Amino acid sequence: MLKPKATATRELTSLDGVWRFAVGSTDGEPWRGPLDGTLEAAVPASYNDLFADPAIRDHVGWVWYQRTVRVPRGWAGERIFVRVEAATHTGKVYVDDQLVAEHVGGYTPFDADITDAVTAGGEFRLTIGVSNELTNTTIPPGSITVTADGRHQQKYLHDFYNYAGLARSVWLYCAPRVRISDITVVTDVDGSEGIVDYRVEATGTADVRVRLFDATGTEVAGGTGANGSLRVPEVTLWQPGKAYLYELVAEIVDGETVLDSYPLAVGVRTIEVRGTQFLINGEPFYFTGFGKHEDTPVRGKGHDNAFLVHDFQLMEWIGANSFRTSHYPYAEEVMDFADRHGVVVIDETAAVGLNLFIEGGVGRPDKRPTFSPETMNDQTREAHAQALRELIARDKNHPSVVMWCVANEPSSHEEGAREYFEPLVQLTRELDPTRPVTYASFMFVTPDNDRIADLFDVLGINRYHGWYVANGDLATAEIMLDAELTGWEKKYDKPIIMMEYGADTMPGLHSIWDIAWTEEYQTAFLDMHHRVFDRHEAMIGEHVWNFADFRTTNGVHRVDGNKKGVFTRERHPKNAAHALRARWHRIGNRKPTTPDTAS
Ligand code: BDP
Repeated sequence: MLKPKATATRELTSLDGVWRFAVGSTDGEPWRGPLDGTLEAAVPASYNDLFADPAIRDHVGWVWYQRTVRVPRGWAGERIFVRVEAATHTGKVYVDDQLVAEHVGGYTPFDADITDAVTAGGEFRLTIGVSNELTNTTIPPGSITVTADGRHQQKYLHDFYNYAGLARSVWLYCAPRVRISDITVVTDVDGSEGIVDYRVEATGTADVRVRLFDATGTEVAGGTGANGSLRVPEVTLWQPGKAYLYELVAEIVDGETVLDSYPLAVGVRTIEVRGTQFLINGEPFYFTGFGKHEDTPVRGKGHDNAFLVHDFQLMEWIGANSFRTSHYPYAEEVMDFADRHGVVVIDETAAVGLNLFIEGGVGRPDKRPTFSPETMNDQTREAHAQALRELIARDKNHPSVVMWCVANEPSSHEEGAREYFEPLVQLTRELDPTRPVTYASFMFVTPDNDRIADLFDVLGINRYHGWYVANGDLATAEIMLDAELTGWEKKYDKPIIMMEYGADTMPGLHSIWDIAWTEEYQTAFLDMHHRVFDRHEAMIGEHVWNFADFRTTNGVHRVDGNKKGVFTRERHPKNAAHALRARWHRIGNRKPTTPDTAS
């Protein structure tokens, strides 16, 4: 799926700004006409924290965004679209009173083709409905309960707050009738030459031409036809920490006339899992960094370019070479930024909480099986398959993306887990045969009871030794962690990445003892983990949970949200940030060959 861009043949206008806003009725009554009331909401932003009204923050169901849009008069004869980058979790787009698009899945974009409903130079009323409801057939899953006094309440199986709304940009754009509808690029290296295999899809039959330019704008390769393989002499590779991007310009031509043109950034690099190593460009790569969240004050999950730049600056400062898009696909601006700055990404679907065994990250066993016709069923799996299709369609061309993460903490030891996951892993491989596939396993899954680990290329594990177990007892936690890693290593000849390890920490709380929640404890906890990781051959990386503190749903295990951030929600460093900074700058992209004891 191509991101809307202004090109020689396409135009684009942003619809971001302040929109009229209204909360829908809980009985699902469809909206018609201009919105009532005086509320307004910022786009992009989650709506929940914009207002000072609990009825809006806790609302379950539809909300409505509305604004007037004028179509540029020069767009006559073009196809005209509205692109919604994220409507969390279900979106409906109306032109005046006509429904023109509907989409389920809150973190991937969709288009509404509005050509037949508008006129160039004319105005229309654009309304976007967004529902935040999660059920057992959505990804992520959830359920809605009705309280004794008739209020609808949204329950879900992840700890981060269920922010909703138009959290990313909305665009109006035009493209020619005969146009490029998709481009797929796969790169390889042959000696000093780079190989760029491309496939250009078009609406209707078309003559395709492609040219590849280096970063100075010099044409280095070219070809004709919808498929082909370009060879780049003396290629400069896209490397972690040292990004280099070519530009592939794909065109539909009619003789000398260019009917459509679309430029795509291309990084030439290879990825391979060999034995227990993860190779980027043939070199063993060790992941350092974080599981993150899209989460900032007031905006909720709303994309913000200032936080985008700042977060990447902080990751560079601390020496992180990578991150995971826990627990959903992030804004496309984030992926583009990672491409441009050589930051490695593990790209995850929103399949978080396929687990009735735990709820919201803490042990509260649910008696029902996770996988059954009444719980996570065939429809859930189909929604999950669709989430994978949309993630890969959107992100397949990003050189920064080195691995797909199919799910976070599924109940992979329960009956039905294999039947659920096997087709999804197969689908992922069909959609993208080039990238390794992983999942993040949860703490009660062991090498003996897990039913799916062999399906994956890399074992991603989330563990909380020293936090949810052996809290305040790092000596016991160290023994448990060591045994755990040994167990996975012995059973599978696969690379292991610690996808989550972290301790809640209240900034300003100090102790000379191992007391949970203190800044010293977070540092000691991380040090202990690093000591253990460095002893294990199969370890290929460490992603601390979490980059920053983030908002959660209410619960006794959370004080003002999840405090496992190495930075606060405002992005101030906790003490552990300095220790991590020392270690990660010391080790760079390579696994320490002897235990890194300086920390
Ligand atoms: C893990 C989840 C993560 C939670 C974390 C925690 O993957 O989303 O935030 O636990 O409890 O289980 O902090």
